[in-house]
Amino acid sequence: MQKTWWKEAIVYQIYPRSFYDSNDDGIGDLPGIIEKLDHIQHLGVDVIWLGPVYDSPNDDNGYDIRDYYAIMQEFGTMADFDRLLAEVHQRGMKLIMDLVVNHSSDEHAWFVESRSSKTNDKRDFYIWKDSKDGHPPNNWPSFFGGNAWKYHPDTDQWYLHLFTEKQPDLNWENEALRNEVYQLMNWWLDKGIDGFRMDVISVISKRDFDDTPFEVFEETISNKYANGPRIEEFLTEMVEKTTSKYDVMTVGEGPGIDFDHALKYVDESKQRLNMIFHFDHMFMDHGPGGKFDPVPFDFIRFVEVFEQWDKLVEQGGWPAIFLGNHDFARIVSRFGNDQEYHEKSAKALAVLLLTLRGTTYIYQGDEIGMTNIKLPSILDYRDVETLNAYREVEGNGGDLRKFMEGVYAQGRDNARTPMQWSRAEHGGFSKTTPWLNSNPNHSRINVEDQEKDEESILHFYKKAVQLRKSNPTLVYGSFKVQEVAHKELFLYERKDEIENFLVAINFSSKKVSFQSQEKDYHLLMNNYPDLLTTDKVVHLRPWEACVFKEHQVEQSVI
Ligand code: ISL
Ligand code: CA
Repeated sequence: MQKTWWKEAIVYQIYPRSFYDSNDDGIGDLPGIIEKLDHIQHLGVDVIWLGPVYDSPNDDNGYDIRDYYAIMQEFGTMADFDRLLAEVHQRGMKLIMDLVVNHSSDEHAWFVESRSSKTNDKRDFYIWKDSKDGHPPNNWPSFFGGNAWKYHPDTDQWYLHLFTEKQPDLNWENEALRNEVYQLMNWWLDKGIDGFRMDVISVISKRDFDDTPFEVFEETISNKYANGPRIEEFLTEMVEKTTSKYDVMTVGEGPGIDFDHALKYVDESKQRLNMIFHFDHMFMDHGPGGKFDPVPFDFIRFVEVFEQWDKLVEQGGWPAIFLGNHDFARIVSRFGNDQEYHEKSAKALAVLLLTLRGTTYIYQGDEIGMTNIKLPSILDYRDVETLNAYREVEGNGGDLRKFMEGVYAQGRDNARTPMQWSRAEHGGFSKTTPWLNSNPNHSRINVEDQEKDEESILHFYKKAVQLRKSNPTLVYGSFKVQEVAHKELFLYERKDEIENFLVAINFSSKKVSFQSQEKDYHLLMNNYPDLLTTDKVVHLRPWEACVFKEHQVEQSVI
């Protein structure tokens, strides 16, 4: 296994709309990010992943790009971007951009041309098909509700949109389109950015457009949308013509990728992507009715997912470790306990994130334990996925109350409420009412208070970051779950020739004990003021998480 900077990196994800509003129009912006760079730098992270800031009509908050060479007006100017990049570099950090090239906005000049006539030379930049007996070309569902085809009366054909109607899919079969993509990537790389996070890169190569036999949407994603026949070829070509010429990092986003497909993307010897985000742990609680119909969290399965994906390393790949992002619930609300054990469980999740093998991704706000939100009415929600799904349930006469419970648990706006900087109104994010309400718990959970409190979640994150950075074994060392399927305890070893760490995380609000037959170990870090042991038994209190450094140990769970 080769050692490189991006394997050692700790990445901090910014959702620009919700980070910091510098001009009080209620929307986060680039100058706002610059103002808050100290916060990120003090956390100790190495790389910033900046969510999309390109010009966009914002049907899906910037994931619908109108112009890949321009900055969204609400966020600032290209000069602001250049200043941001310079300031990030000056602080010794790097910056990667979101690259959204499975689709563009329907307002992109390419699409405007493409739809103008069947013979336009950009027609094939998108995917157009004839009606099938007066119906859409096939029955593929969109990620965001309804059929994935939209009829265009003027040219009497349908275009494919796996996401919203305003996000037509680009046709990667078209070489001229591919070259346009490589050109824009190189344009940004030449500016000096340090890499890309590639949105839904797993679905760019389309399969035959036959009907899908799958009822469960996740099965459609993995069997029909993702891992298409030309995916390896496209990635190889893309990397060859763009990122391979720079010292940058790449991480793909891969809905529909299971472990068996992963190497197509991240086999180091093939020089495609450095890492890929899989969703095995993020989709595992989706119920028969999808994400808004969740089933209980299965801890044993959760552990198995991390165990399985760690095997990528032996096979020549490298994992991307994350527990949440702008598309999912807040991690402390989803995997922890955001009530009684808010602080303890947020810290326990920090231990998990920062002691697994792989590159760590921290999503903004998780470093202070931001939580889910229950907004008063559906009118307060902004996410297109949530709103479309609501209309669908309403249209079908479904149970809206039950649906809203699903939204409270799983909706994407949970993770998109403004960053909580202080106790001030709107959490100090803006002086105006923000585009999405601030979580009222900013009076308790905010950066300013946590900065002053040595025992805070924020300080704990800083310590966990430093622990990882000062112990390469936590980056590269082998990962071994102890041989017990325990319902509440995540117990694993990180080890190399030099050092041996034991991590114990109590994933519950109960007490859990385990036996440690060690001769010599010491506690490096935990989220309680002391350690409870009797004889060789360690007693973990609710959500207690400990990192031990040891020599010659053996443990067994009791
Ligand atoms: O959030 C999801 C739906 O529940 C995910 O399936 C998500 O749509 C998928 O992971 C793709 O996400 C990415 O592309 C989308 C965009 O809306 C997301 O914000 C982005 O992360 C379309 O560009
Ligand atoms: Ca603003």
